[in-house]
Amino acid sequence: QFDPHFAKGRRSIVHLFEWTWTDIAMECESFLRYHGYGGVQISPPSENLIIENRPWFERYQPVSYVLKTRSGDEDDFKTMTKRCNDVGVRIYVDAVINHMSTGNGIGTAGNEASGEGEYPGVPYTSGDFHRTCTVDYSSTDNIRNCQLEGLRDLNHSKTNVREKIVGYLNRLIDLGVAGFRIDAARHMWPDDLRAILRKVKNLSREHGFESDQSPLIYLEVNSEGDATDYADMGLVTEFKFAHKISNVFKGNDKLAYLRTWGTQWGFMDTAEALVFVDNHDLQRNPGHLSYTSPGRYAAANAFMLAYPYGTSKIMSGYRFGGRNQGPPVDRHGNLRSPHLDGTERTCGNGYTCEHRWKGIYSMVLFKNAVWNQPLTNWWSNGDQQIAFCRGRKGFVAFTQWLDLNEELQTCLAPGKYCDIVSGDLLAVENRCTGKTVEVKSDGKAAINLSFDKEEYVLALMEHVKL
Ligand code: LM2
Ligand code: CA
Repeated sequence: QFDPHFAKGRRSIVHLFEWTWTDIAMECESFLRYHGYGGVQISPPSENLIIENRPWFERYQPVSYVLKTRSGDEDDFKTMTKRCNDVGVRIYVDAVINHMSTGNGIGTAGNEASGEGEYPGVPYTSGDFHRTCTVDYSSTDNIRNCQLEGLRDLNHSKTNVREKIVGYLNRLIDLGVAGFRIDAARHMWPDDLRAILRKVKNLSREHGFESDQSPLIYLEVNSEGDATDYADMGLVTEFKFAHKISNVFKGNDKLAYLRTWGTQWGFMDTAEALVFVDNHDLQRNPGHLSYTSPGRYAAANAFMLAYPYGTSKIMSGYRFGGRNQGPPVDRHGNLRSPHLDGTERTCGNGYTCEHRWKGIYSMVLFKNAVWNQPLTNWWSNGDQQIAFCRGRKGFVAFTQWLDLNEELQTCLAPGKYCDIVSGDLLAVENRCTGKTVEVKSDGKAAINLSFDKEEYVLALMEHVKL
C-alpha cells in the first residue's frame, strides 16, 4: 500500500495528464528512464461520458470500466505497462470509483448512461447509488453520501458495487500496473474503501513484480479533509504542502522559514505524504503557482525534490486558456502527440512537459542521488536566500528577489563541480555547459545566482565533477 515499487534508485512520479498510452510508452523508453523518473500517473483509463467540447474533466465521469478512452484501448494499455515496466518505469492508475457520470449520454466505448443510474456497461442499476443530495461540506456524512459536483454517487456498502470496483482494479493489476490514485477518496466511507482495497490482489508476477507485493495506494484527500481517516490505507495527498510551497515560491513568504518545512508546518508525517507543487486541479486556480511562471515553478519543484519530505509527484500538462479547455486534439478529435518527431529531444503540440524542464528533471536525479542522506549545513541570510547539504552527496542553494553572491560552506569534497540546474557535464570533453563551482579544500565555495536572469536555484552533486 505504501510502497511505490520503484525500480532501484528511483523516487518520483510524473503525472502525464491527458497523454495517450502509446505516447506514454514512448516517453518511458526515450526520456523517463534516462532522467530518473520512477513512475507515471496516467489519466483515468475507464470509459467516460462524452461531453460537448470535450473538456478534460469528462474523464472524471465514468460510464463503465471498459478500458477505452481518448488515451487508448485495452491493447494500447497493456502495451504501455509492458514497455514502461521493461525500462523500470511504473504505471499508476487514476481510479475514479466514488461516482459515475452525471446526466444521460454515451461513453467513449459506446456504452450508455441512462435514466436514474442505469449503467449497463458495468452494469450498475439505480439501487447501487446513494439517494440524490448536494454535498454540504459541514457534514462528513454528507460529503460521503451526496453527489460531488452532481455526479451519481456509488453506494459502496453494496456487494455489487464492491465487486465491480474490485474487478476493475484487479483487471488493471493483471495488466501490469503498480498502483492507484484513489480519486475523491474523501468522498468515500473509509470502511467501505478499506473493504474494497482488502480484496485487491497482489501485483502481477507475470509483469516482473515480486510475490506478495500489494499495489501502491495514494488517496486524494484535500486539505480540509480528514487525512487520518484514510492514512492506514496508503499515502495521502498533502495539499497543505502544495498550498504553502506555492505561496513561498510566489515570493509571498521567506525562504528562510523553510528551515522547519515538514510536520512543523502542519503536514502529515513524511512517510505518509504524497507531495506536489500543483496538480491538474490546482494549476487551474489562477492564484496557484504553475507552468505559467516557469522560473518560480521550477524552483518550487526543485525545493520539493531537494528537501527530505514525502514521495514527490511532478505535474506535466498542456497549455490552456479557460479552466475547462480540453487537451490538444487534431481535427478528428484525437489526442495529439507531445512527441513532435518521435525523438526524445522535442516535446510540443501544446503540451507543457514540465517533467522535461532541465531545472526539474535534474532535481529528480538529485533526489535519487541524495536519498536517505540527512539535511545538514542549513544556511540562510534570514530572508530570501537559503542553502543546505544532503550528507556529502549534494548541495543546493536558492534565492528570490535578489542576487546571491556568497561564500558558502558545502559538504562536498574539494574540486570543480558542474551546476546541474544551469548546465550539463560533457564527460568526453570534460566541460560544463553551465556554471562551474569550485569547492575549496575547506569545503567552501563561491555561489552566485543572478535574480535578473531568473536564476533561482543552483545544485551540485557528488559525482558531477570536472
Ligand atoms: C477529483 N479529485 O478528488 C479530481 O481531481 C477532480 O478533477 C474531479 O473534478 C473530481 N475529483 C471528481 O472526480 C473534475 C472537475 C469538475 C468536474 C468533474 C466531473 O474539477 O469541475 O465537474 O471533474 O467531470 C463538472 C463541472 C461541474 C458539473 C459536473 C457534473 O465542472 O460544474 O457539476 O461536471 O456535470 C454540475
Ligand atoms: Ca461518495
